[in-house]
Amino acid sequence: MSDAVTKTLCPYCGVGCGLEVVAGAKVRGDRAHPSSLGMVCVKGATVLEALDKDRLLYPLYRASLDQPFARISWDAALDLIVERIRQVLHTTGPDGLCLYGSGQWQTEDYYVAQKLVKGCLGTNNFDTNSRLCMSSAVAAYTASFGSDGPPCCYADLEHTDCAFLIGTNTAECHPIVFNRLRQHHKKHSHVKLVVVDPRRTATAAVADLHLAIRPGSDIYLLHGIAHLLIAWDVIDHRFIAQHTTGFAPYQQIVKKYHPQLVADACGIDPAALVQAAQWWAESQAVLSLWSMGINQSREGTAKAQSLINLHLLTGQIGKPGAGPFSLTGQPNAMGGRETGGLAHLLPGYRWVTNPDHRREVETHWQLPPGSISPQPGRTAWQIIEGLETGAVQMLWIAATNPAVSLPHLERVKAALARSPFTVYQDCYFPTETSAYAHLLLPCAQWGEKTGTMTNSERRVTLCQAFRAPPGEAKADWEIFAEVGRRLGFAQQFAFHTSAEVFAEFAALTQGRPCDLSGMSHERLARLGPLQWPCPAGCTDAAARQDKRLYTDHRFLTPDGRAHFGLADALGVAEVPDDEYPLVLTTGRLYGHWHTQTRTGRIPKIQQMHPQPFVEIHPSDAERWGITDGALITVTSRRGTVQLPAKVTPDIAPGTLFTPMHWGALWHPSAAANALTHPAACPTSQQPELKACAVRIAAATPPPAAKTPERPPSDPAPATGPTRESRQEPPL
Ligand SMILES: Nc1nc2c(c(=O)[nH]1)N[C@H]1C(S)=C(S)[C@@H](COP(=O)(O)OP(=O)(O)OC[C@H]3O[C@@H](n4cnc5c(=O)[nH]c(N)nc54)[C@H](O)[C@@H]3O)O[C@H]1N2
Ligand SMILES: Nc1nc2c(c(=O)[nH]1)N[C@H]1C(S)=C(S)[C@@H](COP(=O)(O)OP(=O)(O)OC[C@H]3O[C@@H](n4cnc5c(=O)[nH]c(N)nc54)[C@H](O)[C@@H]3O)O[C@H]1N2
Ligand code: SF4
Ligand SMILES: [Mo]
Repeated sequence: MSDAVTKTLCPYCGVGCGLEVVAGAKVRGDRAHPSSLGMVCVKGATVLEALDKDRLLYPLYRASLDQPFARISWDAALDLIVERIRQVLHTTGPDGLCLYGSGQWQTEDYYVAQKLVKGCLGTNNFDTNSRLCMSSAVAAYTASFGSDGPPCCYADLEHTDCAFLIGTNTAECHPIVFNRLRQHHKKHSHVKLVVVDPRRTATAAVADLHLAIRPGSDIYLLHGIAHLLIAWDVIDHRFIAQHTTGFAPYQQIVKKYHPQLVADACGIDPAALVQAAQWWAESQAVLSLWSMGINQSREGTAKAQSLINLHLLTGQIGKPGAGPFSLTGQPNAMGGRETGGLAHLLPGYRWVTNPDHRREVETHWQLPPGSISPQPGRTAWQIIEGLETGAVQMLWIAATNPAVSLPHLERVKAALARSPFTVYQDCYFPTETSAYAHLLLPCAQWGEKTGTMTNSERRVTLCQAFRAPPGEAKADWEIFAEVGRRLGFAQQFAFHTSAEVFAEFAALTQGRPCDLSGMSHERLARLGPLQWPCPAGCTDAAARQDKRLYTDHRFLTPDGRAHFGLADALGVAEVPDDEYPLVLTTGRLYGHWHTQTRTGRIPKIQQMHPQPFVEIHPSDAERWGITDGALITVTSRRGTVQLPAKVTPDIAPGTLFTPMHWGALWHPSAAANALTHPAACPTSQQPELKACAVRIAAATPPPAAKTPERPPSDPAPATGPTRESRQEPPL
């Protein structure tokens, strides 16, 4: 272990705070990092504590899920993969193969995986958990501006005079972005903070205006604001005429959204709607922030476009303090987009359906024309459907825990159990998904491999390794490259270091919207984190500047104009009825990260959030005879959970909220996704994880409470979870 200070990035959320690791043993905020200026939240501050707990150290294999795992060598593991790939190519063809990856990979991992699957194996069946997270934002930016890419930068947080936060609990989920905004808000009394969320979250609690709308009613609200701005004639006629298309039909649509209709649909006071519209109209620079309350919806793309519409209507884009800013969830969700980490994308913001794009990538990869399939591959949910029909013959999962995070878990688990061959690459053991794997591959995680990640403001940070991977763990990109070489693609995977991988990727972005061809590991180490666009040949001074997109108001559509989105409001897919009268929404808590693979193993965070719960409004609690702390059963058409009730006026009447963090390893009956459904946005295919219809009842008291046990912490497991432990979590 070196005594030196290693500069890196926090591996949790998309804020992308710079960290300094001292002597491999202490972590502190990096004051020189332009995104976070030395700040960190509790997750960043405690990240080192999970690195040595319950790690998967060696490849483990079993021929079928009812057998115990046995340790095998890397050589044998890679042979098994190569053999199986050849067999599937021979019998089913390339589309029998699927890779399901993650926004928690480094860019280098993503890029090598892309090259292997979409280039060498010839299938686009490569999706990631970003499908559950960012795909609506990608689709909305692309439809409105002609390209993906959040146009804003964090400096805008200090330049805005109206921050419009919708479907984002920024205080808990993007804490350092929120700190920056909140400091600016506190310092300047004219700055307004508007929060749109069915819950009175920590974010809403400090807002000047909180619109506690019904889940799924966002488009009513956004069109309602547009209606008023047009009626008051406070729109930017010049911007609309010179830089947009679609205004006339948009105006027709929003005409219907009278304040009373909107207030009724959203369950808010019409005066609050008028206030929000007034602040939007009066402000010099309006910055909107959004995340999962918008994206995770069956009309996610339309919701995000309806928000972007308000910026087009008022010319609030391409200037300091203004613009529609999608906050990315995972630390490298952005890098995933840059490298083409969804089933319809290719590296450099390219599309598999575009023949020129395929050709450019094939040439770069030195592959023959026609190597990349023109068909978009299976999305996350379509992979599950493919397992159900038998179309998917080999599933390779890495850096995600789908046995907790996908909707309709009972169906997901049944499908995973049918998979003829599942390879699972993770750092920890067990996770809920390891119960469904035939082959487990131990991975190096943050701090154990050097690579890059891009945060929400398009800033790329070099994350340097400061410790060796434990046991026989390897970086994901090394595993993909070795499989590629063994399949006969020696030339394509002749990488020795991740810096070489990055260099090849960066060159492929030249001239693209996400041009980072002016970056290299060496330059990032020398200059520190850099935003794109950063074209080859740019000077150090230019590379270091804060950058916004669309400052010239020229968009990336063929006509150079931004397009108004033209969707009417639909509401949620599963409308409450007599049988299932309430809407359940799901989300996150400040301390925990997703399925707890890291944060569940950190005592301070466990103490902060000791158990799951379901929030219920006092009026609903009274109606169903539920007292605070009582155990209740929550049932949807797909499953049931039992949780302690948290009776609180912070949730809108008719709505319930439960966190997503407790899968089967951490609680016997709390998985939010036991209840959710897979109905998705038709454009982005992002599932509506934020709303399903449920009913509730007081549960019979539980048996005498047992002390919850943590998952087994044997650092070198000889056997994995058995079939029994798959059905009955070790609690
Ligand atoms: N602490 C913590 N931080 C994280 C993560 C974590 O696991 N823990 N994960 C990261 C990731 S990957 C992501 S994607 C982000 C997510 O960040 P956020 O999107 O901020 O988090 P969520 O809690 O999923 O959802 C945000 C809010 O949406 C509200 N909401 C639900 N339905 C609707 C609706 O119909 N309309 C509106 N307007 N709001 C609605 C919920 O009440 C919730 O407060 O967080 C990132 N940061
Ligand atoms: N109900 C409901 N469901 C949701 C959501 C919701 O709001 N509500 N949110 C959705 C969203 S936005 C997201 S992003 C997903 C997140 O869901 P998941 O991706 O399933 O959650 P994580 O717990 O972050 O799983 C990441 C895994 O990757 C491993 N890992 C970390 N780094 C590496 C690495 O470098 N290599 C490898 N091989 N493994 C690594 C970790 O050990 C961990 O097991 O959940 C989605 N599901
Ligand atoms: S705000 Fe996000 S990136 Fe920053 S320390 Fe917290 S979890 Fe890490
Ligand atoms: Mo996410």
